[in-house]
Amino acid sequence: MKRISLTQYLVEEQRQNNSIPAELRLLIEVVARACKTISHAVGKGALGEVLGTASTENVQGEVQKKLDIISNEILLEANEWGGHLAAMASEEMETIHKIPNRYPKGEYLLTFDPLDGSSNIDVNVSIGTIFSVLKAPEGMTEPTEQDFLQPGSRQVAAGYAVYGPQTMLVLTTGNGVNCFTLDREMGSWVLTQRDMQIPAKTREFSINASNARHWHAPVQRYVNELLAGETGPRASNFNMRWVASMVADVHRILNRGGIFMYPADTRDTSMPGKLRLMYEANPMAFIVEQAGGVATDGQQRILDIQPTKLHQRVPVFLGSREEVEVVTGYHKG
Ligand code: P6P
Repeated sequence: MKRISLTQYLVEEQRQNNSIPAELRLLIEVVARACKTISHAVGKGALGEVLGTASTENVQGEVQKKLDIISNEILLEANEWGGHLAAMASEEMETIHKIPNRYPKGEYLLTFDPLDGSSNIDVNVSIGTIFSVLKAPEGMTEPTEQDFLQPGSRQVAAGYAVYGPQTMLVLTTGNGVNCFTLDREMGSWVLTQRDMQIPAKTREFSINASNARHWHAPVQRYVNELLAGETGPRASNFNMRWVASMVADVHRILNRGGIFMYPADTRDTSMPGKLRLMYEANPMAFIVEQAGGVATDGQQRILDIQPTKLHQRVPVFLGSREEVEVVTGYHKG
């Protein structure tokens, strides 16, 4: 297959679908370039003095890894000067980050988890960067947190970079999902998978089973049926995978199907699950739906959720249509 670069893909997409205005194309290329820089920093590991924890906690109350902070800085600096953004929001920052007055402002809002799966950094397991692009509300002058609180259905682009055996960038602008592999010799993103499709059926599920005693009844019922295998009501054996990096688990599901679950549990009704809506669940739900999959919070489509807080958490069930529909059906009773 003739290999084309990310730039050529974006230009051709713009020509064919007129779905990628020049400013959005610039935004995507800037974020993609920042992910290359993050990949380089992550790849150095101990040789780059970047492993281990910083002496700080983020707004989530999680101890920050040095690479969390480095990755966040890389994305902020890369996106400040281009004139395509009005503001940014990150898992690593309590409030929104406005574009400094010395730079022009654009019409897009960018949210990101700069380095998802941090607990895997120090043990050399795949991690990633997740990003989501919204348009700033019409007539917005000074951006506020409220301007970010748009349902995921309003995203104009979303993607992730996965820093694994290969570094890959998965992207959607609403016309399907495409995957680019980083050519480290040339330093360019090369299109390697067009129009990714999640198989509707799967025999593979993804959940942190150590939380089983805390799950609500619908999840207990669903997972127990999978564990019962061919002797149970599903009459089939299932396999389980849990990387504890959402990016790695979702990338596997995009390639071979599966259902990913991070449910709410009975420990804390104020914290409905662990994953954040604005820069984890929404971008991944946009990608999964564009690849023919389904993404719900157990009750409703994730992309229909009206956000109320920048760092709000939601339960997540996403992946192969058939399985997500089964577990969502159990929630609806
Ligand atoms: P647990 C990583 O910290 C993350 O936010 C997701 O990438 C991942 O799916 C989940 O949390 C892992 O959570 O409770 O299994 O460590």
